Amino acid sequence: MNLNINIVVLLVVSFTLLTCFVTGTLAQQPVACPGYQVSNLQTTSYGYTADLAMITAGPYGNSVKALTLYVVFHTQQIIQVKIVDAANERWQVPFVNQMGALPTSKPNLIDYTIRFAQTQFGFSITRVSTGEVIFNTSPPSNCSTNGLIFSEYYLEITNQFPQSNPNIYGLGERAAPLRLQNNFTYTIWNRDQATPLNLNVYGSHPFYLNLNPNGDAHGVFLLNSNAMDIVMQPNSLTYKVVGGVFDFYFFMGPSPASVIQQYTQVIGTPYMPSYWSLGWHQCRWGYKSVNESKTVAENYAKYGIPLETMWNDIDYMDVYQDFTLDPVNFAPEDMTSYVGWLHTRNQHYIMIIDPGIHMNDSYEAYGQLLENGAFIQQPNGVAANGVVWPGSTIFPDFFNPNIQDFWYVQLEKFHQTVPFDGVWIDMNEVSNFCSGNCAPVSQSGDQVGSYPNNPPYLPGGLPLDTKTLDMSSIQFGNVSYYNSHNLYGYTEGVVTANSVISLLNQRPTVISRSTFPGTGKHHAHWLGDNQSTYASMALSIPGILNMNMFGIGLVGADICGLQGDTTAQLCARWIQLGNFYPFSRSHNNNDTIPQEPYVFGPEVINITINSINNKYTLLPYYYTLFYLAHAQGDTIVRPLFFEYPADPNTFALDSQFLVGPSLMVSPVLTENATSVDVYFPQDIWYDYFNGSRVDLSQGNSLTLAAPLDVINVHLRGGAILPTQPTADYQVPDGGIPITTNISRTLPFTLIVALNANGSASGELYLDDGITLETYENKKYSLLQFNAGTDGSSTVTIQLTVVNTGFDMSSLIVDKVVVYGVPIIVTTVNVNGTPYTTLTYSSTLQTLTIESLALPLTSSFTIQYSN
Ligand code: MIG
Repeated sequence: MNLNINIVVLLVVSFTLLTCFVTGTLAQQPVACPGYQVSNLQTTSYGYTADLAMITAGPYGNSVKALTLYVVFHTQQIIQVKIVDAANERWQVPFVNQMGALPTSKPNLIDYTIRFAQTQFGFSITRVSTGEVIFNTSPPSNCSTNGLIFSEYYLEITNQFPQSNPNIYGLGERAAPLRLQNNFTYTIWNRDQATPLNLNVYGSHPFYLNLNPNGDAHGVFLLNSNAMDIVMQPNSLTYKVVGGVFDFYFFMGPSPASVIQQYTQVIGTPYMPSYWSLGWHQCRWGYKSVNESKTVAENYAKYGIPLETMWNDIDYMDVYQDFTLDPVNFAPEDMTSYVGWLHTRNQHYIMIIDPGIHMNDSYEAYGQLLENGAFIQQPNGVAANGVVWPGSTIFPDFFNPNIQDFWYVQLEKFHQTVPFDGVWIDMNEVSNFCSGNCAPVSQSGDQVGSYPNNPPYLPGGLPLDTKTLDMSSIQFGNVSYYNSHNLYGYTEGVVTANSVISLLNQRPTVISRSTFPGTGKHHAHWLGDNQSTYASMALSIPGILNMNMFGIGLVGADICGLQGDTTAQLCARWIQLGNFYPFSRSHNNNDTIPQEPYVFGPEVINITINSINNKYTLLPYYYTLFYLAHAQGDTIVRPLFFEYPADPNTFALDSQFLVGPSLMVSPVLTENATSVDVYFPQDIWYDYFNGSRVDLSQGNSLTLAAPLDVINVHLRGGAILPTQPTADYQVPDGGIPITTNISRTLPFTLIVALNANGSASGELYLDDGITLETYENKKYSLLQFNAGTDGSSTVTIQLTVVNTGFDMSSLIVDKVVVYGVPIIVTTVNVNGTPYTTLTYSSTLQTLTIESLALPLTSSFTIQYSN
């Protein structure tokens, strides 16, 4: 009943706005700029439809004369605006959209209005609760930007900002500062290049988050896989896209975190990773034999450094052919016993797979792919080709339903010899050493300047087939590679993850270089080829933050740097920082000095052990964040402005970041520094390691000591962190160093960081760390922690068991450490009984209660009086 009434009111409001155009945001202009005229606006069960008729053509030929506009009210905070060719089907992105078919009704409540300008078509979206204009496409009177342009190979639309120089984030993938420049053209097109500043690299994410200085945020997602430039100017943002349709989703927020929650309703929330994939990974290109690989793992043990996973790069293959082994250096029986040996130590193994299949008649996978038929084709039906590591290759077509079978069979057969635990997928932009069909006999008939490699408008200024496949190539369903290029890595990742699921019946651990919106629902990502420099290390922070905004939770950069020689100092700093990435892997190029932590001697070894202990100690917190990401679209790592959106000092801050809502990491990012400048948003902050409160009486920017063995980490008042400290874990004689398999069984320490009201809260999610869909099937346990006063001087810390689907009977809370306790405490009550195994530090104002042995399975109460 209510629903109907609300809809009626809504339509009246919207229709009024439509018929008597509001001046200001949507002032009517004389018909001068290229654009369309709107007519036949219809209200539908889900929103509106309308017709758009061209009035002035755009500059690149073949303008579409008649368009259809769809407006879909999805949820209170999500509205979709889609513009398509009225008569002809055009390319639309498959797979990604999780919103399903058109809704049959409108949401009960909505926080947006959409208005249309009629004679010179434009639309604007306003967030009702704040009155802020989120998007406005009506061109200004001088036509300094165009109206809508919609032609065969060129689409253009401009958003006029209500305020100049807005704070814009996203538009990836690229190595760039967190806050984007207001005068720059951002190209979006998958390309294998070693992270040059600001340029388009491996993945494509046409999503931005806009943060108003007052702290309100909104998001805009263009669901389109074609090459595009996004031209940022102080007062506008112009999309210049070479194909597909305009399919926009607008997210009203208004908090930055809620924008990402809303975005992930459309593209899918991050998948729940295997617990072990959060451990420490060692990789390099240039482990030249199985023995060399095994020696690395042995050295780790020798120096007492935790190691979760060993990786091999393309070195293991026979002449770089996928699913094969170098018969001499990586002999099958040696590999079987090596990986088996890792498994006996609770360690894991991951190897690289490239998409290109070598055109070699004596190579089994090549014959099978030809037979299977699921390869990308040239228009004449011959396999599209390129040149990659093995030489001439053809490329699996991950759009083709038959590819799942081929890919699974290859992996399954390889797994019989090499029982890998995860797959690393590289070169999937697709990367090609030359451009187009360049395998020994070139079959490219394209002329320079012609579609499809050189459409009339060329985003990024380089032919689209540069270092990739010819754009005239065809994928299953007669899809032009011109349209599907940006989806290659994403679809390969989905097929690979599905194969690993079939093979292992476990959560897949698949790390992909190329990504697209929706990647994070299926697999993980690393940031690609960085450099062993401080600048590259610094850029890893906005890199991981952006990916989390793009719905990819499990992400990290190559620790110690890929290209060029690292140094002991850089590597130490990077290991400290990298153990706060969600995904922590050291990786190195083939032509550089070794950078396993132990090669740098005792000081770096100690720093490494401490850093990995930091990560493993915090894994219950990280894992709980992954649950929140999976369940509701939260980020694992996030910029400071996510938690302090009205603090302008956070808007461009990317030398620090937050893990979850409460843990702030402030690494050293410059050479030879022994201190670090840290910005503290207005709040109560404690040194995470010792619990001392940060004194902000002289201001919020402090210079803190940061000798080589120190990374500054702070905990925000109000948080209760569940941790499993690993530093004191004793490796049994002849035993192996700690892995996550052990760390997750250790006693818990709760760190209770009180806020100004003397309260704090936190939660803990637990499951077996590997079974599929534990969250969906309620095979998890969830605990809630609270601390606070009832107004008296008594502080109560409580555990409440919320869900018990996972067996916690062997787990205990052994220690509770309270930060911010101003008065000496001598006695506490545990479940009503006086308890005296405690230490109070008056210097640090911390209270440590030990040897508690409280089972996680039952609620408990700890009280102390100030
Ligand atoms: O052409 O497999 O980004 O991590 O070590 C280079 C060799 C191919 C690029 C990956 C990098 C990997 C390397 N690969």
